[in-house]
Amino acid sequence: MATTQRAGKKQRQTEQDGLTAVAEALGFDEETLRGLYRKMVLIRLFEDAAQRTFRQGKIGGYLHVYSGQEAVATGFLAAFQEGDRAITAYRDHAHALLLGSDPKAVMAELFGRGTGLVKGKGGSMHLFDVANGLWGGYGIVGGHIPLGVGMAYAERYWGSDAVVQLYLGDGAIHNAAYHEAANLAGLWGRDGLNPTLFILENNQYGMGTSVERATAMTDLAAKFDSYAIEHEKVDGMDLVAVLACAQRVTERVRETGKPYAVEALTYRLVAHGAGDFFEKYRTKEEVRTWRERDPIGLFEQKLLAAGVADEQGLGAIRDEAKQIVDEAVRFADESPEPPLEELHTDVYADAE
Ligand SMILES: Cc1ncc(C[n+]2csc(CCOP(=O)(O)OP(=O)(O)O)c2C)c(N)n1
Ligand SMILES: [Mg+2]
Repeated sequence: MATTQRAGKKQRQTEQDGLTAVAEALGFDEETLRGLYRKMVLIRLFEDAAQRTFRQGKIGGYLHVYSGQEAVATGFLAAFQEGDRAITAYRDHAHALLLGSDPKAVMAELFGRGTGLVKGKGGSMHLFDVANGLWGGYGIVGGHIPLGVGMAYAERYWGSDAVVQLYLGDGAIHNAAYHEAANLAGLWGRDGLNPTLFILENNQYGMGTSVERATAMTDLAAKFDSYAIEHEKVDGMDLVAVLACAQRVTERVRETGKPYAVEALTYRLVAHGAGDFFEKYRTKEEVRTWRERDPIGLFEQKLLAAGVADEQGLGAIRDEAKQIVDEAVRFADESPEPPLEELHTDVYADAE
């Protein structure tokens, strides 16, 4: 057997072992694993459709898609339990879809329609689905971090064992709001009163600014040391690695009531947002190299190597996801604008 063939076989065996061992440890059967693939594909196709319809002028305001980062939220939200909360910035479509928001309502929200997830009043950056545990969707970089830490405190204060998954970008960690909130998280966590799971999505850029150009201390996870918050790093392109990490650290946070941080190294395979036309801040070679580690492709290889799915089965899953997305676009397109009577509703909390 040629050396490369042998190496390829060995690599496949390792991948199979990794997937099988993690699935067994987490109690995931084959259907669950295929379901995770389905979720990542749905996100990718949803984001493709969002970008396409944005360019067609059907989506107003702004749009940031999650393509390339799917393994992070898919892996962490697999450890989410009823009563837990998730809060994130503006790259939030995936989080909503994973938590169970109806793709039709999410797409209609991007289109600004009255049938949208928040009645067309939030748009892409401000998705909310409290019933499913999504507490936003925020456009101000870092602005949601104190809110997430506060929610975690409230949960323990009220006596629940919920965990707050707080997603933040590599750009947000330089924001003052992060430092104030992380300080309190560490402090309250000493008394078991801050079950915040910080999930730092290091996609290596904040708009067009690379991590190296944003901070002299590029080990972002280590920035949690200042606040006595323990941390680790995970390969954010590898769903299996994220799943294993997420399960372990979520349980730890739930048990201890202490915050914990994971830096997931990832990459957005598309532009920062819909207005980022030329991506001049990074080279085509860099993007090409990361495309080779596309989280969906990597997971696909693992499923095939482990015999959990075959090409035909994966194709069927992709077709099914495409139908869901097509239907969501049709629904959004055909939905009415928010009615005029809604103009003044939901501006202030109801006085109850
Ligand atoms: C307080 C604040 N400053 C600046 C901006 C403009 N802005 C929008 S996105 C962004 C980059 C944030 O990068 P990161 O946190 O890494 O998130 P990513 O876009 O990579 O997901 C900036 C600076 C903003 N929205 N809010
Ligand atoms: Mg970033």
